[in-house]
Amino acid sequence: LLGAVRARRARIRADLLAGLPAAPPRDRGPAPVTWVGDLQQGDGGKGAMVDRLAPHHDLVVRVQGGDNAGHTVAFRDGRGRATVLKNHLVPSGMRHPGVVGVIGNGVLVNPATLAGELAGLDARGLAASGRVLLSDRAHLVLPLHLRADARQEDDDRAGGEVIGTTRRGIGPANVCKYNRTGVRVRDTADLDLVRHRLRLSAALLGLPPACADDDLDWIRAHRPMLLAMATDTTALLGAAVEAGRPVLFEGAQGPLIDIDHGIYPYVTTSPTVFHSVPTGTGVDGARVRHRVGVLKAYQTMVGNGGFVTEEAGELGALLRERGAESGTTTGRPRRCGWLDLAHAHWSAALNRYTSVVLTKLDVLDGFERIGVCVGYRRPGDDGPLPFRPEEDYLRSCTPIYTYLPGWRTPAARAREYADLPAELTAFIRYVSAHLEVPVSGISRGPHADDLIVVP
Ligand code: 2SA
Ligand code: MG
Repeated sequence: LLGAVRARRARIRADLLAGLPAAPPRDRGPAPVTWVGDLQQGDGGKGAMVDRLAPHHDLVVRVQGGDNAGHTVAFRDGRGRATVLKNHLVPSGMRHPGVVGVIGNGVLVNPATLAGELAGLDARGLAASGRVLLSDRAHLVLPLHLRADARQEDDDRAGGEVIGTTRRGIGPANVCKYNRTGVRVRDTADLDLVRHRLRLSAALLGLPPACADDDLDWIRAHRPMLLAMATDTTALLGAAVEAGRPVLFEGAQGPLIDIDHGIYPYVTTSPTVFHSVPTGTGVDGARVRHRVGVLKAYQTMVGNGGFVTEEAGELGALLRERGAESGTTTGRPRRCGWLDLAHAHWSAALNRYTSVVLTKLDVLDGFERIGVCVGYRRPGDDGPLPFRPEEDYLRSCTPIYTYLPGWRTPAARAREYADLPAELTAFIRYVSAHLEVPVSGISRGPHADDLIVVP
């Protein structure tokens, strides 16, 4: 089996890297190169969106983040059975047989998670492991990073700024990456080099030297898989885009928790805005014509940080229950509230989304009226004030709401746009006008085929 997997990967690489045949001519201009991002914190439904678009692309590429991300794909298998896939590292869309998955250089890779995820997909008969390539320059997340993450979260931090991380070691792995003591996929070929880096990393993180020895054994166990998958994905993706192949980039998390643009310090340690595509894959951002932003029809947040429309009471609990809002990776309950368009407007401008997909509209079925926050006010200033990604500012703001009429016919029943209740299409138009971005699709259920194209 391993031999077959290896042979398949080699074929894919040879095809993509060496004699790339020109893509078949297209009626409508150049092949689509698309990024699917998020307008909120994440958890808007990128997994379903990527799964829906994947069959139209040759390559689906994870760009940044690590196994802190949780992307859910729900579908019916060949026999009509409901199936749910939860991906943390492997790109969404691998259930489609023709798709090749790529994990880019910007992704932080825990090899144990990757091995488990690939085995899970293979066990479902999806034969994914032979179709996933891994950047040889991606940094590894190691047990010592998990330890450091947990310790920092548990310690009473001076100033009380507990982040509420996913405890997946992502922050400490980035600390080592930027300290230039990280271990990349390709570095595992040289165990002396790895030993040296691990010692420096353990010292940097204030961990006992024994951790470095344990992690060396751990890497030794995982390196056959890593080295078998290792690919110069920058060259591969550059060649694919040049040759006119359709490529889909899958973002993780959302702009709210971008290391540079999010609500510092309540952020993750990766870029999550559009520029994560060029840094995390090496592909020129100007090549990415389509930037699809996923926007959940209400607001959620997992972890700490300012959340102006948060509803701590009954309404929040109702949204959480109806939307099944708990962390895909950690199971933590998500904080919930009405849609914050002030925040979404900031995200849309920052990422220059070319279209927006409004998701989970079925969760709002049956509400008599639906709140949307159109700006903020604070003591002495009636606003409407804009979103600004600063914790102290957001804590001082209260939301200004507009209430739109709810709809009686459940969105879940609609098959196409024309079936949607008038109140719901009015809601879509309101959001689009406020964001100054066209809404190109909506979802009214958890399945990839619950997406409806907006004409
Ligand atoms: P970390 O672990 O260092 O990246 O945490 C730092 C902050 O980033 C937030 N974060 C996330 N926010 C939303 N979704 C994420 N993925 C999982 C999901 C989260 C989960 O899909 O639900 O299962 O809890 C994600 N990953 C990181 C995190 O909450 C911190 O605020
Ligand atoms: Mg998620």
